[in-house]
Amino acid sequence: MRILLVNPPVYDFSCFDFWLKPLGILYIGSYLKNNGYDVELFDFMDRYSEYLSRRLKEKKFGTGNFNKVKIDKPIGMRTIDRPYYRYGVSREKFAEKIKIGNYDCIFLTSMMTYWYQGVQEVIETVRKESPETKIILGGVYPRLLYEHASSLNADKVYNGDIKGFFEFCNNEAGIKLEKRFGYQDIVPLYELYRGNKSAAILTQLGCNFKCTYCAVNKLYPKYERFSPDYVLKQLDYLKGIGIEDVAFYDDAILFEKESHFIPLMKRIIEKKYPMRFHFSNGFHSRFVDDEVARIIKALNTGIIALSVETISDKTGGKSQKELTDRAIEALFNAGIENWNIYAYIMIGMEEESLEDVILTVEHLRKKQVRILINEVSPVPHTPFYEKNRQYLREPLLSNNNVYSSLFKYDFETVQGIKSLVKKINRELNEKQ
Ligand code: B12
Ligand code: SF4
Repeated sequence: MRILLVNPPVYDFSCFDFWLKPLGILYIGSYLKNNGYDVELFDFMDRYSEYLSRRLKEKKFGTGNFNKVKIDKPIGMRTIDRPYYRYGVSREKFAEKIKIGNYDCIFLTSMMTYWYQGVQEVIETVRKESPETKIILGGVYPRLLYEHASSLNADKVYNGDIKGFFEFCNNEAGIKLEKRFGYQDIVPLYELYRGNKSAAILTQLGCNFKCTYCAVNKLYPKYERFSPDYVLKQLDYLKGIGIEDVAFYDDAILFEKESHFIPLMKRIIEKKYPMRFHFSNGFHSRFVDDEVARIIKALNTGIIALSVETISDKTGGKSQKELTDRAIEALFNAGIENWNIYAYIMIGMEEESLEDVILTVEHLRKKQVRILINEVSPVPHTPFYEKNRQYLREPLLSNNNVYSSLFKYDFETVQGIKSLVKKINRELNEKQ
């Protein structure tokens, strides 16, 4: 049986390669390969893809811009005065591959629910060029919007993760699997790429917090850690295939750090890996103390993202401002350069006022770290989504570039904040 794993193109206002890797489908590929199947990968979002007509420029730490083409904005978004793009390898290159490939089955992954246009495009292309090929759709999008995903004409839609994959394949999808695996039995199959130098990995699943705008508790109801041995097995494998940059995709890597992050990272440091490590998914500021900072410094770390969200006291409890200041100070004291620290701030949260946002931005400007704006995205299965359901009849409208501009503030206000942040980050660049 010939199987093609596919990571679809992205349709969005913006998309930057901050080590965006389709980790889910690489696990699925490994599962299938270890069951004796031949698997290939077509990743529309691979910046080193042989199907791109030009070489894309490399930015710091293996990040960079994707290939993009400007397209019409979907209805409902026309008032957002920004161009809309299709990112990734062209549809034509994929059509050629499918026509000659004679694949029995496509395993199609997906990420953001509001990126479903890319999924739709892949399904349409396969139906047209290779009508006999079976399409199985999985990933975050069907896990959060199963009914919508089921309307896109795939043959089978899967809304689980690795844990129910054995039953799904044998009982529903008609793919015979002999061996059952858990996350820690296999490594994501990065060897399917050619020329790729970066990877993303996990050291745990889920999160013990319950933020009202986040669906992680729905996706991973149980917080679970991987063993240090398994994490090192992944890193040994990545080193062996020449990976240079590794990003951690964990939701809560610092949770109970004394029994997870600290001992795990100490073992990674001992192994003296040649790779650079990036914490792009946002550390909880409250857990960043001197010990964590020293470990990050010893680890050959590139980017450290810090979830600041806001310095406002409205969240209750201990002041976010104090926690943020303590975290930044600890990182500085450990000798980490300020331009490698990215402080994530949120725009669009329920209780937040414009004043809170400006205060947070100005505070971080004084601290001399880079600021990254996280516009809130109403994610299905969250209380925040339920409250805003009336605006979200079309999944595209939950795009993070939309909510705060259309439903919380207005486009000009949000653009104003973005311009201010751009200016601050530029000032920091000039000092670098
Ligand atoms: C890493 C990550 C990112 C990365 C990028 C990831 C990528 N490749 O694109 C970064 C940090 C850049 C990012 C950014 C954002 N993210 Co994010 N991110 C995640 C995170 C933490 C992990 C995703 C992941 O790789 N998981 C691990 C893999 C193994 O799981 P998986 O992909 O689900 O795969 C499993 C199954 O789905 C299944 N499977 C997968 N594919 C297939 C295919 C088939 C055929 C089958 C059968 C099965 C199958 O098996 C796999 C193995 O178990 C998730 C939360 C989470 N824990 O899932 C949020 C999440 C996806 N992000 C989310 C959000 C909101 C955002 C932001 C909008 C945040 C913001 N406000 O700025 C931005 C937007 C980025 C943009 N527009 O460019 C939301 C989803 C939003 C939505 N509407 O869909 C999530 C769910 C978190 C949340 N807040 O609830 N994110
Ligand atoms: S936003 Fe972060 S801390 Fe909050 S529930 Fe989601 S993963 Fe956990």
